[in-house]
This record gives sequence, C-alpha cells and structure tokens, in this order.
Amino acid sequence: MADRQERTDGAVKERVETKKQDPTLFRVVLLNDDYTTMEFVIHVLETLFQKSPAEAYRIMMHVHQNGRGIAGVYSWEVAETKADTVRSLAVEAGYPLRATIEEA
Ligand code: TYC
Repeated sequence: MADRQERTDGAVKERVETKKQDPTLFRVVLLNDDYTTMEFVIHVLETLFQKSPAEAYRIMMHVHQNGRGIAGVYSWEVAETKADTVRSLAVEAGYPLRATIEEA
C-alpha cells in the first residue's frame, strides 16, 4: 500500500507514500458517583482495562477527587465495547458507575 511504481513513456517514476492515516483514538472516561465502591472501580480498572493494582488505585482516586479520569485510549470499536462493558458490569453489581467516550 505504501510504495508503488508508475510507468510513464518508458520512464519509471517511483512514488513513495509517506503519509499514513493515523487511526482516530478515543478516551474511555470513568465518571465519579457517590455509590460505587472504590474496590469495584479498582476491580474494573484491573480486569477490563488491564491496569496494575497501583495504577488502578491511582486512576480510581483521581476520578474520586476530580470527577472523571481516563481509564484507557482505544480505537472507536474497542472504546465503545469497554464503555458498554463498564455499564453492564456495574448494573450486574448494582452500582451506577458510568463511562463515556471522547475523541483523544
Ligand atoms: N466516589 C466513590 C466513593 O466514594 C468511589 C468512586 C471512584 C466511584 C471512582 C466511581 O468512577 C468512580 N465510594
């Protein structure tokens, strides 16, 4: 896809495409609330967003203190699936935890 040759009147013209489209990325943003337990948010960050226990704690505390925080950055489809999964895990556990998506 990147390199191709064009032939014109016997001459060989080489065209090297250097531009590649950056895939658009999306932040999955966790929102604070008063009812979801800190332990549950840490669990979601570790299991769904593959964060270490220390990083999961740091992100959870950031959301708790600032109202929102980035759980991860992904392609559109992955970000949407992660945000949906946050919601269904929360509903299953009886918590109002929510995540939104925004362009990175
Ligand atoms: N504020 C919650 C509490 O005090 C903890 C919490 C943190 C909830 C992060 C949601 O995304 C969240 N139990």
